[in-house]
Amino acid sequence: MERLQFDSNSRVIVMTGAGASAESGVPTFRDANGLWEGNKVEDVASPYGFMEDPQKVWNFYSQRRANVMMCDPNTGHLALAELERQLGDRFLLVTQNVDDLHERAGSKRVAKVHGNLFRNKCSQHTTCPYVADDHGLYFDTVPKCPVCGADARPEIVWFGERLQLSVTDMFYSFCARAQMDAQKLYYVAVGTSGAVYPVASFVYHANTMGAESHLVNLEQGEHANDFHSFHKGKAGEILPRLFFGS
Ligand code: BV8
Repeated sequence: MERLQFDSNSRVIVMTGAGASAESGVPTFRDANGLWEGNKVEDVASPYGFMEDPQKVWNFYSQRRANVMMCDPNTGHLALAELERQLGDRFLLVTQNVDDLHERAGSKRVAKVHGNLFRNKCSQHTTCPYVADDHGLYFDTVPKCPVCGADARPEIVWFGERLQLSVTDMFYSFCARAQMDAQKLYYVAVGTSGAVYPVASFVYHANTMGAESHLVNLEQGEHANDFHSFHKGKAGEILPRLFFGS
């Protein structure tokens, strides 16, 4: 396993998926016993599913909140927080994960492209501004928006919903900056099946911007062919070696 030797001319983007939290005890989506098993995606992770049965959706996300609150960051999360400390603003973490394990590990420069499990927003969010941190578990009631009284929902990007442009722009402008400053760009994806767009297409953009791209994943799916290098294994074991040689 070669170690990535970053220097003062390196700019590094790491993009994480559910596999980055797996060793902490957070189930992934598409592995055996994953979150989508037993749940139809459109029922629990779409605006239509929420309109249809908000309590079913809150049961799904309350179960995930309860699970994540019992989990701790793993060595992969800690390695990413350390890498950010070393690289500063030449580092960006883009995560599809809605858990708070990166933040609890100390990561600050985080673009949460699919939202945040521990925040609520109003279901009428196109007209109502309500958003708030919330660790509540709602197994027998649907929380209401304190501003307008409509149902509150998790502040999560569901299927068929647009990602927040201000968040995805953090990725695009970080890549553009590398080109402007003639720096060497690295794009390292960790623990993702590459099944969900538009984030699965970020590697193509990074490659066109001259990035050296790496995939760290337990299994070598189709997605691995989009990267220059593939590192098979667990994020918690590979990341410390890949970044620090330890
Ligand atoms: C949108 C909710 C448009 C959050 C999620 C083509 C182009 C563009 C869009 C589409 C398209 N085709 C279809 C679409 C629509 C859709 C989509 O991509 N569908 C897929 C299924 C085909 N995309 C959307 O709807 C997106 N929005 O496109 O909007 C638009 C434009 C204008 C106006 C309106 C709309 C919204 C996508 C966001 C969906 N939200 N979930 C939540 O509940 O958490 S997606 C869900 O999948 C999660 O967010 C998750 O992060 C994401 C990706 O999954 P992974 O993280 O990769 O997890 P997975 O289980 O799949 O894989 C884990 C991997 O880790 C495995 O490979 C495993 O081997 C590995 N692993 C396991 N353990 C370890 C490990 N690796 C390392 N170490 C370990 N220890």
